[in-house]
Amino acid sequence: MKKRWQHCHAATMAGGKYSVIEDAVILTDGARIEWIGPRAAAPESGDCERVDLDGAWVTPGLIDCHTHLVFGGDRSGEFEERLQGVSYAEIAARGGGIASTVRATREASEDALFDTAKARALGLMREGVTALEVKSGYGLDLANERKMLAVARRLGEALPLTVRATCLAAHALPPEYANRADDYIAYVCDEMLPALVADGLVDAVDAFCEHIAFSTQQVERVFRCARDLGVPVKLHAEQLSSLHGSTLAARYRALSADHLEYMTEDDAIAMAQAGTVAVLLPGAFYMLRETQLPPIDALRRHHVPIALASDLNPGTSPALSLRMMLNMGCTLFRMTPEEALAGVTIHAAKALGLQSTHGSLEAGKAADFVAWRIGRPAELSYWLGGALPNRVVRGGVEIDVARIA
Ligand code: DI6
Ligand code: FE
Repeated sequence: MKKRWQHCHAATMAGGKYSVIEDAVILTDGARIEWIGPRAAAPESGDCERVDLDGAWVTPGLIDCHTHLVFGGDRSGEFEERLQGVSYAEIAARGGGIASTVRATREASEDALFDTAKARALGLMREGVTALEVKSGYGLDLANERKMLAVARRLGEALPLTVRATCLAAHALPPEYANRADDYIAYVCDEMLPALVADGLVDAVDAFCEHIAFSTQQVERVFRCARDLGVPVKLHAEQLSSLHGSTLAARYRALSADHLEYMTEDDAIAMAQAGTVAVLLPGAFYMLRETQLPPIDALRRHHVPIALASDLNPGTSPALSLRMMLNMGCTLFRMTPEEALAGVTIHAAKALGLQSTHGSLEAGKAADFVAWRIGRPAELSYWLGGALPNRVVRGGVEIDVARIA
């Protein structure tokens, strides 16, 4: 079924850049874009459905390339304690923090996890998100990591949404492996990853490289295992300290290295050479009251593609809005609105290995786009969250998120 979407302007992000077509026409054939350009140059489209977009600005569907949106429980009680001055480390020491979410996630049924994750995904979709990543990492044993990843797969089947599943088994040390981190990493590499990859549940492998999590040596072991299994890697790196995990990630041609507040210029050079995307997560920066800014200028200077994501998780970034992250990327990290938009479209697609099919409005790519009732694209970064009126098109079909229950 061919459609001609007209009476709109487009911010295409073609070629990784912010480029604008005024008075644009988009021709779609089924789930793909067949042609996009200025109306004056549009080919005769003959017998097709015509859709009037009423002067809207069209952007690629937004992509949230780093979320932990499948989890049990919440940590609002710990949030209150932290506001009273109890430190994150104290909470973790008495079994709170990530460990408390691991307990709640292990206790939850797959259906219960699916229901809460679906509600969060729908919230993002209402804002124009058409693709997102879901990480495991609150199961930390084979059965529970499988349960989380199965929920991610089910979200992609049940919703008009592209979902990439990332195995983050090396997120934290489960209690049954206390003081035995190397043994846990051996379990991850020898049993969990091979089984989960064989089940078809893993699109990428991630790890948390930090003093409070896993060392670069342990992460490298996980990366080698992923390479042997033919799965690309990503890394939580340089969030709280500088271990040069991002350089290690670049050596393994990682899709992305994420957080990066404490990265160095040499890390940026390594990432640029490897084509590894820098995923910045202003929600976690804000919630932790971090003051060390990620080195935006070094990333720009070395042409490292910069993505922005919600990091939606119950501890450090209970961020239910990707659009809010556009504002935070600009206000907290001094990104431009154009950079922020690239960060949730074309660069986010690259961070998920989807750049040849998603992330920009170009002939041959998926017909995933959002028509926004705004005067200028910068408004996407300007309004602090909130529901901007929009029409969301996925795979060439307009979807009504409010009616997906
Ligand atoms: N970095 C983070 O910010 C989250 N995980 C990670 O590796 C925190 C997850 C949590 O606190 O539940
Ligand atoms: Fe994260």
